[in-house]
Amino acid sequence: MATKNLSAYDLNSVPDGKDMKFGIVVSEWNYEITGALARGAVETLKKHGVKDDDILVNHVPGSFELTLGGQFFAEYTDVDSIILLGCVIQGETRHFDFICQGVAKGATDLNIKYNLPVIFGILTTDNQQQALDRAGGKLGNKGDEAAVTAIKMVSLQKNFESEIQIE
Ligand code: DLZ
Repeated sequence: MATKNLSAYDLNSVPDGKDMKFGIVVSEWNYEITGALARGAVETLKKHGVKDDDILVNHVPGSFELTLGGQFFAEYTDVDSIILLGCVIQGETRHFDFICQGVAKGATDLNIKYNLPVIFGILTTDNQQQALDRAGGKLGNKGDEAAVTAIKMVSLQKNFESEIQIE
């Protein structure tokens, strides 16, 4: 099966991010990976016009805490979108399954609870190499993909909101 390069996208398909504000939550577990995801996300947001001051970054201990970190952004800031960045690598126990299920459900719930794009930028891999390949390696950077997704979703939401105001 061919795997998509996570950093490959049509530049023209991405709206201008100059009036958008983003919160990024980064997990400290596997920081070699998640730090690279964060650098990719920040660079991609800036590439599409988002101002430095409109990119807020906070860290949480592990991927399981990403949901609450995201909720803090939703409750206490005026960001347009929240990007959750983490990396869960399969180990010998079932911890992997519980963390992945927890954060996937948590991220989904935040989207609905706050009517806000909360982006799932979390690698869930069998091993470290698969993660490195997707954190700036041969398969691109999931942080780039998450940033592009966030900009597109904010733009979509703003379009809906402006249409509602016209009627
Ligand atoms: C405990 C744990 C384990 C075993 N593996 C990972 C991992 O691969 N990636 C990750 O982001 N976090 C891991 N954690 C930490 C949990 O996410 C969480 O921080 C702890 O269970 C405390 O709630």
